[in-house]
Amino acid sequence: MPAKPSYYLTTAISYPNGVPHIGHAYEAIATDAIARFMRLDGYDVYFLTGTDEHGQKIQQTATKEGMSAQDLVDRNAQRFREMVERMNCSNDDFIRTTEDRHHKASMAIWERMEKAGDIYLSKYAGWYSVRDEAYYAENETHVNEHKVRLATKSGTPVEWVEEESYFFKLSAYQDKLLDLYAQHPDFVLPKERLNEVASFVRGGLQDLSISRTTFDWGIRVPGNDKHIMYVWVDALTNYITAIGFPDDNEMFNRYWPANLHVIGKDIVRFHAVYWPAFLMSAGLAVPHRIFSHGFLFNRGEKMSKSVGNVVDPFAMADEYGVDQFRYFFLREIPFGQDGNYSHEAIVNRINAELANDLGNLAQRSLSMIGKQLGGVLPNPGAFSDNDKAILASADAMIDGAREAMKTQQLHQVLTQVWAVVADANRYFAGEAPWALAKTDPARQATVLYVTAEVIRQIAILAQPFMPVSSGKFLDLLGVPPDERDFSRLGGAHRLAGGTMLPAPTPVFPRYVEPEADKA
Ligand code: ME8
Repeated sequence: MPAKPSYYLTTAISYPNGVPHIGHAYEAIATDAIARFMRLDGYDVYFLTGTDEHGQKIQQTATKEGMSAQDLVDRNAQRFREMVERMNCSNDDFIRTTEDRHHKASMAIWERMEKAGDIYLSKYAGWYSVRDEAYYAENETHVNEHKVRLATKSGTPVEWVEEESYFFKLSAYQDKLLDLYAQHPDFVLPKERLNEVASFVRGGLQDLSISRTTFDWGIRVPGNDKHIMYVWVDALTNYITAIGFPDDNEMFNRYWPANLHVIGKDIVRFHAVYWPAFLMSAGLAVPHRIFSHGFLFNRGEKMSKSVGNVVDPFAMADEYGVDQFRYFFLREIPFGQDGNYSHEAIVNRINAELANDLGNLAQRSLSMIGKQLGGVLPNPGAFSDNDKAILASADAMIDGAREAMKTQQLHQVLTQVWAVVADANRYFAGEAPWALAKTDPARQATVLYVTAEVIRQIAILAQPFMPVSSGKFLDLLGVPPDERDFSRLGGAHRLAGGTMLPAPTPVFPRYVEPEADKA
């Protein structure tokens, strides 16, 4: 058998200066859905996530909390690890940038860039935002009404930094980066994000300060203990540390270059400008794609501690269920755009699309098989035009899903699958199999078989989004665990009639408001 093609994808690594919020959970579940999709579609997937533990922001938070930076990141990294587990993410590794393997990889990439002649010692004088861990040119800042200078794009305060610093010759990469964008117009998606980055690069690149001397929470610069690496040099390197750089060539060659870095729109510049430039300098291939997702807003408002609307993803998973939570965010928000959420919107989708449209359809058809056909999946008779039409819609889902996934359009996969859920409900209502028990049992058997077969394909395709619930549907249909991958979709692997099915139990309960419950 030919080896499976590899597919390496990552989330951003989160700053553990606080606990995970809903934006972190959103990025994790979206990336997980892509990882699961590609695995089910026959790829050798490696999925990485983790925490970005160095830098001034972490050190300042630790000082404020009266603890060491190490204790702070140990405590919070644990919470991030628990969050990805709670969200049922299938990551293969969880990297922490304070690990030895990562120090080693960061020094190795530094040495390569130095050998390439791209690093020199000089002096930095300019603006720095600790919250963004980013340098800004003067024209990217403004002074607000309280006479505080802010980074215009992010609105975070900047401070004046003046110190000896190593520089990376980013200016030498302007043309190479523009060539990269021109030759690979899908290098950054959505396209608007690539356009922004390209226009930033066309505007001219300054060399980048890549070391600091005024604090010490970071990775030491090889050969000069006074300096620690700028946190973004070390952070971006995590993507190659985790696949064995610089020692494990076999693993590195198997997975590098990454197929996909999933990140938020605030950190596109680091991934689409600095990261490819560092890699080119180090003589390493650049990733295939950076996908920038949008930001989440709670009822249209930005999350902020002072507004008091920072939502805890653990509490949300408890409230709605993990699969329901994953479904809502991946269906509601066109992937790549900003999105809004509210309790009402979540409950609507859970009750209408999960409990009603899919859950009830499965429960009604499987109960009929249970009660009227002794729990045995019937063999179908000849298919009518209606049967053929709904089966054809189900068989076509995988092609549409693959097409949408070429550009990570997760919401389109779900939209297409739920269009078939709606068709299946119309089919079921139109054929009225409950009325056929007495009049035409053979026809009833065929309708129930067709419905079960359509649900089988829906459940297989829903697995990346709702792994546990989809698995339950497949259990109820008697589909063995090794027959649930995407090679089983389409018309060639229909359900086998004659199988004894387990007694059906509801998979998606309706969400009931706690008050209404008590009344
Ligand atoms: O940026 N909605 O870490 P981070 C959606 N350590 N996504 C959001 C969000 C929101 N409201 N807020 C943040 C860092 N994110 C760096 C990354 S990668 C080598 C280093 C996203 O903890 C954000 O865009 O601030 C980023 O992709 C991720 O969460 C981690 O953010």
